[in-house]
Amino acid sequence: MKKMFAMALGAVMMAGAVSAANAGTLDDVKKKGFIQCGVSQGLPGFSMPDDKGNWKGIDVDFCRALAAAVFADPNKVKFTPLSAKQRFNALRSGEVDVLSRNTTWTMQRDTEQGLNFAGVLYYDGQGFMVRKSMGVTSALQLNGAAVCTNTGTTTELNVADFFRSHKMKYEVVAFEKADEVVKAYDEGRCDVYTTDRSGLAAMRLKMKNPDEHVVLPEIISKEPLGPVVRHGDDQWFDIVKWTLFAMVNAEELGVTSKNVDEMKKSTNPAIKRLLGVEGDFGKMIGLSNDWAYNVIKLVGNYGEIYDRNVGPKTPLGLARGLNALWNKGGIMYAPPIR
Ligand SMILES: N[C@@H](CCC(=O)N[C@@H](CS)C(=O)NCC(=O)O)C(=O)O
Repeated sequence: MKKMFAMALGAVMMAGAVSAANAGTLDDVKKKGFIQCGVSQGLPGFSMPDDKGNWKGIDVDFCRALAAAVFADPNKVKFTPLSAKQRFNALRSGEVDVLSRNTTWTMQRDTEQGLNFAGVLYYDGQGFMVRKSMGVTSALQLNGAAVCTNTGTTTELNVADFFRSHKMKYEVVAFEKADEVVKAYDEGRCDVYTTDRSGLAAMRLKMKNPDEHVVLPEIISKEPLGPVVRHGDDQWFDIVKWTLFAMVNAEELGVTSKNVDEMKKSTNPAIKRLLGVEGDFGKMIGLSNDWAYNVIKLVGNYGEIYDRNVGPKTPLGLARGLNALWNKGGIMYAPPIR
């Protein structure tokens, strides 16, 4: 009898009630004393360990921001490097508390896959890289090409759409690990390397002769990349969402890691709410009212983590473009804290 009940419960939990099994992520995280964050295996500017083993990148900084929000300590986070193929199972199974790994928000992932996207950390689109010596100037000249790509990604789906809709033939050369893909392309096993354009800029740094390659002008998809949680834990979803929104709002309000203490004295009500000087906004998500102050002080606002990791002054050299704030020519926009 007992066994049958346990089996039935197991079946219910498997059938979609990730909810019951995984609510209470904040409590779990507090109990263990750190956040387990799923990241890429080695994508410069996004998530990669430096030569001392410290994880660096905009996706990593977002994990640190969450740790600052929860613990007032950006170091209370551990990183799990995950391939594209592994990432969603790792999140659903509870191996990681959050995924911050150049992951595209799509309908199927947001629904059927049992996940919730907390917002967009980097607006991207898919592009193509070829050797300059190929003499190609447009993706429309790639009929018959061998294309190197990653398995378990939107990339391989988009490339299929693109070639089919232009009635062009292609051959896929796919690997699970990004480093394997780049190696294959670098060794000339394929004519084209395709991934998110930020990924092209990042992985180019790993190539033997980065200058010998060129990114073609076509952007063939929308790749809104952002942090992901599993279905069934609204409080944790809110924390991840509002940590991101706080960072974007801080940039909009001119609050930075450098001036945040000064800004606590601001008479601007939006800044007072952001920094916990007025209102109970931290309490609303189960945190202390200075949660966003800690995020900004200890990690920075959105513009700071962008510039530090992927911006024009970094080896990736990515202009803000779509990722500029909505009132500065981009589409980065966060709902208000009120
Ligand atoms: N944004 C796409 C692609 C993500 C992806 O995994 N891209 C590869 C190529 S840039 C990657 O992240 N590799 C880095 C790694 O696995 O360390 C998706 O969500 O499916």
